[in-house]
Amino acid sequence: MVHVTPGDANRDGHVDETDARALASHWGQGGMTWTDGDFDDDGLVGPRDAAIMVAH
Ligand SMILES: [Ca+2]
Ligand SMILES: [Ca+2]
Repeated sequence: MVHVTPGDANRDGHVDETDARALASHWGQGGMTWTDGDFDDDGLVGPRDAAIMVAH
C-alpha cells in the first residue's frame, strides 16, 4: 500500500484533524479493510501511527 503523505489518513493531501478523527475511530483495530490509519504497516492502528501523524 502506498501512502502519498504519511499521516494523511483520507488521502486529501493534508494532515489535519479529519485524519486524526479517522485514526481515532479505528484505534486498536487490525486486519480490517480500512488500514489507512496504519502508517507504520504493523497491522494495527495505535500510538506509533499517531506519532507518525503528529510528525506530519
Ligand atoms: Ca487528510
Ligand atoms: Ca500501525
